[in-house]
Amino acid sequence: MKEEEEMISEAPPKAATFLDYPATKKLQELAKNPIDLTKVGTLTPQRVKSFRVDGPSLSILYATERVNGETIDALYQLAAEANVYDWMAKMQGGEVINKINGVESENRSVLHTAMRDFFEQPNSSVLAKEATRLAKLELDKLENFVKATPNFTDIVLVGIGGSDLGPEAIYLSLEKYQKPGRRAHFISNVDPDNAAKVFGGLDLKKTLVVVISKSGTTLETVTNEQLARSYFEKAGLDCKNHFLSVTGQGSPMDDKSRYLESFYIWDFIGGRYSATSMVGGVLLAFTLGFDNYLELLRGAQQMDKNALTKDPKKNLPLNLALLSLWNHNFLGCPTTVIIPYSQALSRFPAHIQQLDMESNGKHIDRQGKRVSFQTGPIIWGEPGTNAQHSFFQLIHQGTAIVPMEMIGFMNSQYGEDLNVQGTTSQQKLLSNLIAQAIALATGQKSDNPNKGFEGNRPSLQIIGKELTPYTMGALFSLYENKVAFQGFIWGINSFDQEGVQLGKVLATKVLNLFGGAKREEYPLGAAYIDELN
Ligand code: G6Q
Repeated sequence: MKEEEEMISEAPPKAATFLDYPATKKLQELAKNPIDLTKVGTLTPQRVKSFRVDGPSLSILYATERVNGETIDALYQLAAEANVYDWMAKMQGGEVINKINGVESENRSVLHTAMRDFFEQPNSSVLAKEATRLAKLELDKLENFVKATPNFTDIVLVGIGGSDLGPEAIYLSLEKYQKPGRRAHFISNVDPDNAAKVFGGLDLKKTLVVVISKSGTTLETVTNEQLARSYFEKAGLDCKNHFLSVTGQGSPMDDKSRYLESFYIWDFIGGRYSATSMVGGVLLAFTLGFDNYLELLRGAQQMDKNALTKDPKKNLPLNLALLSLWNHNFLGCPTTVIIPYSQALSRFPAHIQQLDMESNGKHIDRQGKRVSFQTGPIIWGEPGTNAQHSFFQLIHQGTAIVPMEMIGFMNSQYGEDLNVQGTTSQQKLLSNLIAQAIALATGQKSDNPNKGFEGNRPSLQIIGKELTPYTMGALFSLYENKVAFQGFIWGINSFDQEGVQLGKVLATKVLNLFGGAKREEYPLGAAYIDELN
């Protein structure tokens, strides 16, 4: 992949920064008087029908956002002025976009989409094709491995951050598709109790451990691998017959003598974008079956293709990006809450929290300059309806406006449901999603101020027929591409994570004190240790 170093992309924005785009100025004007959803006759059946975008296996309904036709036109104009279509093509085409001009930075392509570009004519770029060729080699290796290991029942994933959150979110969302007798477990935190609990309940003879670390050096993962190995050694088992690795070529974990099988990822896949690569692939193919893993990739690939669509009315990730940006930059809402009306998506908000906040939590633009506008919002969330009985009070009647992204499906996964008092549980779930969206938007007047709902609390609904491997792939890609589009519009680099480095360096210094280093080497750390003792 040497050529990628030479393909430095030129910054395409026509204006210097986000604040300079004419569309930004227009949107600032429109934001002074956004549509009033509480006004009788605003949120009509016709509005519900026409304020929607349809894409592969998912649709977005946005009648309950504070937008009208003029806002949408201006948002589409913003997308065009920020050249997002070119940026998306450059990203999927393998150009070097992970880069800050004028300062030392990463200097890489961003090619997670190439990990799932197997099913149709791969896109034309040589680099993207090469990435897909490499990914296909790993995919074939994985298919053979899964066929050759019928005797194992359990797999333990050891990894953290991007090497854990995405795979776990997908696995939990698709447990319905689990092969009989196959289960997955996760050890991420460097908390010995996490490992003790997982290994305490397993038949180690039938257990695989997949250690995932792109760098091969992450403290938590290296420690947990040693801990995991000690359980097998104590049981008199040879770790070489049970341990797998997913890592970068040449990393300390790229050592065939220690693993039953090793799989590769590459620099051009960011950790938080890696779930569809071997990072998620090994565990998902083992537990759900290889075909279901392929279905996940198919869904993601179709949404990637949709993200390349230059017709904004048909581009689902772009619409999600723009609606969220409207709430954040123009209506001034600092957070976004993600509420899946699906228990299977219980870890999806945590994955999106990392994906979005690690990608767009940046204060420097692509030219290395401090930005003077808000970049990524704070992302949080929990499944509905549970969340309704918890923090929805603040969302309905608090002083902060919290835009909501709801996710729901027409059918349940298992198809096992009961009619209680005339309706099924799935109908109850969906009724709540719909009712909340309307209640947040329209509010309720009351003579008693304590019972009044001001309304105009924006939300959108991401709706699919059923949560399948294909739909889950599409949902993952929808958000990955949403985050990328927002980064393109703000002119920031969404694909590095310098912000996590300082804490890591200081943690090592404190750890050295625990390990016997002199207190003079880090007096502030030593003072804290004294206080803890
Ligand atoms: C993700 C981040 C981060 C990373 C973990 C694990 O984009 O870079 O969450 O995934 O720190 O890193 P390793 O895979 O190198 O162990």
